Amino acid sequence: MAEALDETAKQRLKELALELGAVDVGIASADAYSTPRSPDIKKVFPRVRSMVVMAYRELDSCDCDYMHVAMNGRLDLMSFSRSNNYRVARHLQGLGGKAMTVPVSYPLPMLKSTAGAVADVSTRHATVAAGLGGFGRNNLVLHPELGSRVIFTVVMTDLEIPADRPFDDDVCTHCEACVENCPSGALDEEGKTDVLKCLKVCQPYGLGGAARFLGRLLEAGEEQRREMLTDDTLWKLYQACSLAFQYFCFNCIKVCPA
Ligand code: B12
Repeated sequence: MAEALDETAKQRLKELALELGAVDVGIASADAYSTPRSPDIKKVFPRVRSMVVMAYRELDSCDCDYMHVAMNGRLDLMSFSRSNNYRVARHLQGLGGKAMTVPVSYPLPMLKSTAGAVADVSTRHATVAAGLGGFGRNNLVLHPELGSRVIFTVVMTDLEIPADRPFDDDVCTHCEACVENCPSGALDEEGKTDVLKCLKVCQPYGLGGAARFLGRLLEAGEEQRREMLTDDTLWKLYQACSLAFQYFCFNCIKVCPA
C-alpha cells in the first residue's frame, strides 16, 4: 500500500509545481473525478488515489491571426508543461508513490465510435474535482484568475494526498460571445461541443482533412492527380501530420471576457 502524504508534503508538492511555472495547482481525490463519457479511471490506473492538476497561462499568441504563430504558442506551452509533468511525477515517485502523466492533448484513442475525441482521462473533469475552475458556456474550464486562457495538465498517483474542495462557483459571464464567434457553430447546443463541426474549422488539415484529400485523389483523373500532389493542400496536411495536429482556431479562448 502506498503512503499518504501529510499537509506539509502536500504544500511542498504544490510549491514545486508553482516554482516550475504553473499558475495554480490543485489536488483531486480519484473518487471525486466523475466523467460520464471517459473510461473508468481505475481501469486506466487501478491503484490511483489522487490527481495533481496544474493550470498554465496561455501566451498571447492565441490572439494572433497568423495561425502558425498562434499554434507555436500552444506548442511552447505543451512542451513546457509536459516536462513539468515529468518532474512532478518524479517527485511523487521520490516520495514512494507510483505516478503516471496524462497526455496534454495527444495521443488519445483514435476510435470511430468516439470520433477520436474522448481521451483516456478527462483533464477538465479532473480540474473541476481539484477545485481549479468550472465549466463555462464555451465548454472550457474557466479558472478564476486566468479565465479561458489556460491549459491544464494532470499527474495521477497512488499516493493519498489531502484533496482540495471541488470547484462549485461560476466564473462564466454567460455573455454568449463564444457561441456567437464560433465559426463552425459547434457551441450552439449548451453543454455540448459538436466535435465534428469544431474539428472541421479548428483542425482543417487533421484526419478529416486528410480523408477528404485522399477521397478526391482517388476519384481524380491522372492529370488532376499529378496537380494534387504538388498542391499546397498536401504540404499543409504534411505539416499538420508531422506536428501531430495543428489548430487553426482559438476563438472560444480569445473572445472570452472572463
Ligand atoms: C479530444 C479533445 C478535443 C476534441 C473534442 C472535445 C471534447 N468533446 O471534449 C476537439 C478537437 C473538438 C477539441 C477542441 C478544443 N480543445 Co480540446 N481536448 C481534447 C482532449 C484531448 C480530450 C477531451 C475529452 O476526453 N473529453 C472528455 C469527454 C468525454 O468530454 P465530454 O463528456 O464530452 O465533456 C463535455 C461535457 O462535460 C461538457 N460540459 C459542459 N458544461 C458542463 C458542466 C458540467 C458541470 C459538466 C460536468 C460538464 C460540462 O463539456 C464537454 C464538451 O462537450 C482534452 C485533454 C484531456 N485529456 O482531457 C483537450 C482539452 C479539453 N482541449 C482543450 C482546448 C484548449 C481545446 C480548444 C480550445 C482547441 C484550441 N484551439 O486550443 C478547442 C475547444 C473546443 C470547445 N470549446 O469545446 C483544453 C481545454 C482547457 C480548458 N481551459 O478547459 C484541454 C483540457 C487540453 C488541456 N490539456 O488543457 N478538444
